[in-house]
Amino acid sequence: MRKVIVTCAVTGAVHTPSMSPHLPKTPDEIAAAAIEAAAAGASVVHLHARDPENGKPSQDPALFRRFLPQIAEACDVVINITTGGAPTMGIEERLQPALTFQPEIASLNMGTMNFGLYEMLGRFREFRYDWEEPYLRNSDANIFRNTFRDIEHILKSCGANGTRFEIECYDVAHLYTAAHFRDRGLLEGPLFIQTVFGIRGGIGVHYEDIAMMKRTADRLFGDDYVWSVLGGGRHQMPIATMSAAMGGNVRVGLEDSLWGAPGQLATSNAEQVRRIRTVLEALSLEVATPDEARAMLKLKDRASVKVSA
Ligand code: KMH
Ligand code: ZN
Repeated sequence: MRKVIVTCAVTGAVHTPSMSPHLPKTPDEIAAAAIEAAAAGASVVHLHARDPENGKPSQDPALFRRFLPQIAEACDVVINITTGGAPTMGIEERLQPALTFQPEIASLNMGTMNFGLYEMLGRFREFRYDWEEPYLRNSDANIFRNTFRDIEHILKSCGANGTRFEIECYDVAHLYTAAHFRDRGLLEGPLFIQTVFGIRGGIGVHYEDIAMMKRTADRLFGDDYVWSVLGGGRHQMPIATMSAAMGGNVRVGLEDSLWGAPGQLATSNAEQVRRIRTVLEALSLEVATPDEARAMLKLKDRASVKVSA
């Protein structure tokens, strides 16, 4: 049976705390969410931090230091640290946790883009913390900066620590940018290509969008890539299901969608992992263990991650 890598992105920077009481905010909540997701079958956890006082996205390594050792001690899940942080942050700030802890995987966003979060203001109107409403509203004027120089800097600095990359591609052009860095010798196969569907500013969620991203990646990377998908919001499960059936790997988690069912908040990250696991098993697919994911992605040993740095 084919093994499928399940990544769980447990908190992220897309949603704000008032949208769901289940969104992890504190280091303990993030650790518990990651550990539960791993117990439910996640092969990889994709990690961001938040200020425990108000849930605001933060790249302060001191916050990561409060949950990474707990996760590493509890389970052998693959550790993936964001370099995207939040679209409001500068590149050096975004890079600090991955440079400090030298994870097996760091995320790497393959292009500068608009990253519109403001439409969520139509669905969520009451906010507990001052920063939430302007964070969403001002996303219509914000630029999520990932220049060629930024990407090169992340590749060289994290790459020197043996970290490999979750290459986040929000549109077809980003696949070409990944191929460009592969051609320059800065990215080595197998590339872990995370195609992202349904972010405002990126490609949509139509099945032809998914087919086109896969077709283009197949042409550019041949056998030398591992394809994964994530769908934003309510499209999360349908898109994961579609791409699993097409040979892909999947990402779930509250970073990407708060939902468990229509109109119903997911009560945990593990709930989404269990749901996609049910789908995978119904398709006669098997969830990859963390070690199987390490082998598929040619990752370094977990022991070399500096979780207490
Ligand atoms: N929030 C996702 C759409 C990152 O952390 O580098 C993209 C993401 C970015 O995961
Ligand atoms: Zn992320």
